Amino acid sequence: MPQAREYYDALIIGAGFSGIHQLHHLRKLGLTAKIIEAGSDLGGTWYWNTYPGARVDSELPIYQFSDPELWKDFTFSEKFPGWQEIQKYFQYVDKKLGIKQDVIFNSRVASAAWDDSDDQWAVTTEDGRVFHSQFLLLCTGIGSKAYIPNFKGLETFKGEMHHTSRWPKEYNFEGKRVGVIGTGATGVQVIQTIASEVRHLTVFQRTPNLCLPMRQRQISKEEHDKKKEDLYPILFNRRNQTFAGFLHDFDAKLTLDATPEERAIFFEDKWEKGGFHLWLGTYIDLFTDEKASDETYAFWRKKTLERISHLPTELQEKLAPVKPPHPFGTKRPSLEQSYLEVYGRPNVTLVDVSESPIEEVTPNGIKTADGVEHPLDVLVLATGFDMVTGGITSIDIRGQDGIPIKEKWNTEGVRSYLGLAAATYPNMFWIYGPQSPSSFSNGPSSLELTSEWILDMIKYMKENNISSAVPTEGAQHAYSELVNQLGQTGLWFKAKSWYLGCNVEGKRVQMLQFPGGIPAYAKLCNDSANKGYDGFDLK
Ligand code: N01
Repeated sequence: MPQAREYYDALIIGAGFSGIHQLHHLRKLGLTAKIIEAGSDLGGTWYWNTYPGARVDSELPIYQFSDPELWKDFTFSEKFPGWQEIQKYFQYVDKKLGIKQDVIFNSRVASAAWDDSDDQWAVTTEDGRVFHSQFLLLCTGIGSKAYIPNFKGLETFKGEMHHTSRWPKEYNFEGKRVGVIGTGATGVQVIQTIASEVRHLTVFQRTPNLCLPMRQRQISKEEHDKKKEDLYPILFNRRNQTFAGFLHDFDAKLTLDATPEERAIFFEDKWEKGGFHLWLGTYIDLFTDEKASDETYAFWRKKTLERISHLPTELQEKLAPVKPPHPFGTKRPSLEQSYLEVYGRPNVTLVDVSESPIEEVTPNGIKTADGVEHPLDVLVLATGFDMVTGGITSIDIRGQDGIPIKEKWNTEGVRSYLGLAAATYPNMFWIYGPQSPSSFSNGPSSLELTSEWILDMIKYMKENNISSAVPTEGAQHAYSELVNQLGQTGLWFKAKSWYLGCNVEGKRVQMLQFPGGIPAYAKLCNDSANKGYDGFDLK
């Protein structure tokens, strides 16, 4: 007997912050919806990234849902919570909202195809289940597809090997020689956490991380409670008014308009505050004027050298070189707690692979171009992700013309309308993805903004009997050009960063996120909505 078609008004891919937000509010609109999730629990990035030391770089209270029903009864214990506590938060959210009952776990979506004849998506999972829906919501996050460089001999390594986003539940590094490739946000966290546990740690660094002090601290329930009633609503509102959805914002002054004394006081204040204050809370021209960036770098280097003045000069130069490796902040700085001190430990070696690249992975370790073989029992790949686009392009998504989105983006570059939809892919929206503020912003701030906008549009469609909506080629072209132009006005292209796709071999280099800040982005979205969703073909 033929099986009944499994149909929902909306299918959501991914059970992280964005997917949960969509599901909860779609149900409130009276729509049927399911999340399809590759993992076996909620959390998205926080389900997968359980490597030692994984914690968020956005401070409380803004790294959570803004719904008072959710924040009123949950208390995080640290200013920058770790993955264990964030996982608990997701369980709490589930208890409050009953999310899991509408999640299909352990199912990875392989493909999605649009059918113009019935205005529906057919979504197929890797294990062959087929679902149909009117709407398709891609909530795949910016870092869901791990990236492992094509190191010669990688498969020959005889020890344990882990990419940080596929961390084993059980591990024990005691007495082991561990190598970490990568000093991005992930590498910094792993390195500072495991250095004291392992027999020897070899860090393979290609670019120094211009990391900033986290200034972590415990926050008591009483402290939270005092702020919740009066302050939290104001703080959550403030998230939509700043460039990056944080509580701090750029200072309107230009770096060189400040006197050296003013600058010294200003920078010192940002440094003492910690977190991203010296990055996304500094003078407004950090990303547009190289001299401003040099001034910021000089301050960063002075403060960093104070911490590592006891190390050999050559090592100091590798961690905080005289010449900036890139304009300050054009690669994402990490927040660290004890990262720099690690290099003073007798069991830690830094190998500069910008000087001597990794030539091959051998059965016993890593051989660098200078002929040295570094013996290892464990290899940690903190080599990042096919950022921003990888979650979407790893699904075979075909729209009205049958062309996979991956193929289109490879040949034409990433193109979208408002960083949430693409021409020829009707009723498909993504959240916290390409050409939205995504990785230039605090996750929950920008994903709630986009998610709410999409929900409003779906509501509008339902109320007006519109069965499909697709961006016009013209609107997509104009928006994508704007993103590209804004990207060119900054210093971004002076760095080889994942913001531009430079980290993945063969990936097209372009500005992958909207670099104009959340308020400007929100205005573009609202302008379209206020004109009856201008830029979309509605039918
Ligand atoms: O990845 P990355 P990540 N040989 O791409 C190195 C978010 N996140 O996982 O800089 C040698 O930044 C590469 O070197 P280089 C956050 O948005 C957030 O660390 O390209 N080295 C780099 O050092 C973050 O930015 C949090 O020269 C090679 C590293 O691998 C994003 O995810 C925590 C190499 C990759 O760094 C990605 O961070 C973690 C090669 N062939 C992640 N190839 C928090 O909120 C690559 N590398 C705390």
